[in-house]
Amino acid sequence: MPSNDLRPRPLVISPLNSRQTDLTMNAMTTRHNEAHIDAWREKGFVLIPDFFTADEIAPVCADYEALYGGFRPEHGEAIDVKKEGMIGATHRKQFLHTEILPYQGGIDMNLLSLHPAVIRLARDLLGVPAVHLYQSHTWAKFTGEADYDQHHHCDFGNHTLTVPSENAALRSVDFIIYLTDVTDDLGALHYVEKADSARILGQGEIMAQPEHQQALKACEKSAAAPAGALLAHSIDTFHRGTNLTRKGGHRYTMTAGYKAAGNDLVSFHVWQQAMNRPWDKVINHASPEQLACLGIPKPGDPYWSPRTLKLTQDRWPDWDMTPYFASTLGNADASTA
Ligand SMILES: O=C(O)CCC(=O)C(=O)O
Repeated sequence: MPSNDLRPRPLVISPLNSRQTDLTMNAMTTRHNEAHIDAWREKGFVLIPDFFTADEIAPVCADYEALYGGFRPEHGEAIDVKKEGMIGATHRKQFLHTEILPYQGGIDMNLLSLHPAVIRLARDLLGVPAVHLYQSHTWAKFTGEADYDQHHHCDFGNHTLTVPSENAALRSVDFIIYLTDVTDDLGALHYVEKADSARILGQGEIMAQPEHQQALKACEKSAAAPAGALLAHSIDTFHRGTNLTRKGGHRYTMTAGYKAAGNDLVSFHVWQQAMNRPWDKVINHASPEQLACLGIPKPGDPYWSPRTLKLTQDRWPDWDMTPYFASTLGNADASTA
C-alpha cells in the first residue's frame, strides 16, 4: 500500500516468529512449558506454583508489609455482607490498598511484573513476538476489612470498550503473582474452566446473570497456592474473588496484565500520566526488553535520533542508555556521548 494511502487498515498482530526473539530472553528466563500454554488456551486458566523463587518474593513481600501492614484491622474477624441468596458482589472496600506501578517500594517490587520470565510467558500464551504491560498494581487484603466474596464475572468490562476477541492474540493475559501463601481461608481466587462456563452459559458468553451464579459456583475450582505461584487467566474467563476468613489473615498479591504490542482494544493504566511518580526505580534498572513493554522503543528503533537520545538522557540522567546510543550513533560516538 503506498505511504500516502490513508484508508483504515485492519489491525494485524503478527504471529510469533522465533527469529524475532530477543537474545536476552534465553532458556534461563523460561519457567513454563507447552502444557501450561495448552492448559491456558483450553481451560482459560493456568496456575504455575514456584514460578518465582523465594529470593525474588521475599524483598517484595517485605515492601508490602512496610506499605500495607499498618492497615491490618485490629479485630481481624471475617465479615459477611452478602445479601440473601447471593454468592458475593463487587464493592468499593474490596479494592482498598491497590497502587499502580511505579511503586513506593524497592527495585525488586518495581520490576516484578516485568520479570523476563513473565514477559516470556505472556508472549508465548498470546503467541505474539512483542507484548506490552498494560496493568500492574498491588493488592493487599485483610480479614475483616471487607467481605471479599464476589459473584462470577469476566474482567473485560474495564479492560476494553468492546468485548473479548475470538483471537487470543487480541485478548490479554492477566496474571496474579502470589507474594504470600494464598489458601482458601485467605481469599484464593475461584474460577470456572471454559468448558464448564460454556455448558452453563453458552459458548463464548461473557456475562453471568444471578440465576446462573450457583451453577457456576458448583463447578468452580480454587487457585490456592503457596507464595511464589503465578496464575494466568484472561478478560474472557469466569472467576471471582473469595473472602478472607482466617482470623488476622492477610493476602498480598500483585496483578499484571499483558497484551500484544499494538493492540488498542485493551487498556487499563496510562503509564505516561503518572509523571511525578518514581519512574527512576523502573527506568534506571530495567533492560531494554522490559522497557519496551512500557512503550519505550528498543535500541536501534527509528524513533531514536541524536536529538531524542540526548533529550531522553537529559530527562533520565541516571539511566544507562549506552545500547540506545550505540545502536543509533555507533559504538565510538556512544562512548563519547
Ligand atoms: O483477587 C482475586 O482473587 C480476584 C479479584 C477479582 O476477580 C476482581 O476483582 O475482578
